[in-house]
Amino acid sequence: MKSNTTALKTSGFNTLIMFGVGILDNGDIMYYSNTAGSKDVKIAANGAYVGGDALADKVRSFKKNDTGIDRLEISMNAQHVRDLMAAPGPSTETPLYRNFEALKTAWSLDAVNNDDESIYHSSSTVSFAKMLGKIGYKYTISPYTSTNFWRTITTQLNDGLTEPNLLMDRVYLQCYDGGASNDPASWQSSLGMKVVPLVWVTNDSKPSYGTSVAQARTKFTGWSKRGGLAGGGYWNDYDIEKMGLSYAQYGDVLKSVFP
Ligand SMILES: *[C@@H]1O[C@H](CO)[C@@H](O)[C@H](O)[C@H]1NC(C)=O
Ligand SMILES: *[C@@H]1O[C@H](CO)[C@@H](O)[C@H](O)[C@H]1NC(C)=O
Ligand SMILES: CC(=O)N[C@H]1CO[C@H](CO)[C@@H](O)[C@@H]1O
Repeated sequence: MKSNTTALKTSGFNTLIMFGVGILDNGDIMYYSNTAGSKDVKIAANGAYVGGDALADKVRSFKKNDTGIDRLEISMNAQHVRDLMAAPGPSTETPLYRNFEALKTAWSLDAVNNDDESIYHSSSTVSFAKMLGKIGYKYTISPYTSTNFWRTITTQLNDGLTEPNLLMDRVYLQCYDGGASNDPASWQSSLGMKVVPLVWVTNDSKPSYGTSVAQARTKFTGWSKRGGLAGGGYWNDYDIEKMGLSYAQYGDVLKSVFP
């Protein structure tokens, strides 16, 4: 929430994924700070949005005025999903259901992204995703490993559905850090759908995984030629600002490779 919202809205990106949301054991929803100078905020409790008007206005502003972003997602891990799906379950009366419903309205959200990197429990993941689908969310994943788990999720969530009605309608494939050796074409054949590879922008935390604007163009172009892609994207905007990089230049790469 310290990012330059104007730059995010006007640099050619059509989707913004907000990291990192999490749920508590009682179904309350948190928006965790990942940046010095900002704080963790509780954003939904007892079936109501509680994150405050200022934050809601800021988040909703991303999709206003036709500046380009037409899809807003929140990204979360899988903490407490398994327990909450076991009890009280995914019904419409539960605090968890009502909290996600209130948050969707308050923030004008389109999708929930599952960035599970440790729990990988299939049946609760499927129940939770279907619950979110009932509320009106699309569901997306951002795997870096465990292809078999993600294949199961993809198959079960999209069984019998076709575009544009897929529940799990996007795969953001991490192609950096633990996923640095991922090959989009091979994931596409495993999952049976096109993926959106993500690369990590130039970064002083793990510089060897950093991708300059020119390198991003080369990577996206090469992957596109081999198997076609559903698009491309970047982790993460914080580093663009910290490293003094250009949102517009990174955005231009996507606009030219995926016109
Ligand atoms: C935010 O981004 C806009 C558009 O790129 C730029 O004009 C503005 O100077 C930036 N603001 C800050 C505080 O860096
Ligand atoms: C977006 O539109 C609203 C309502 O018309 C206006 O108040 C606001 O200034 C606009 N914002 C930008 C960034 O153009
Ligand atoms: C400067 C810096 O460390 N930026 C981020 C790079 O990405 C990692 C994890 O992916 C973050 O933890 C850092 O904050």
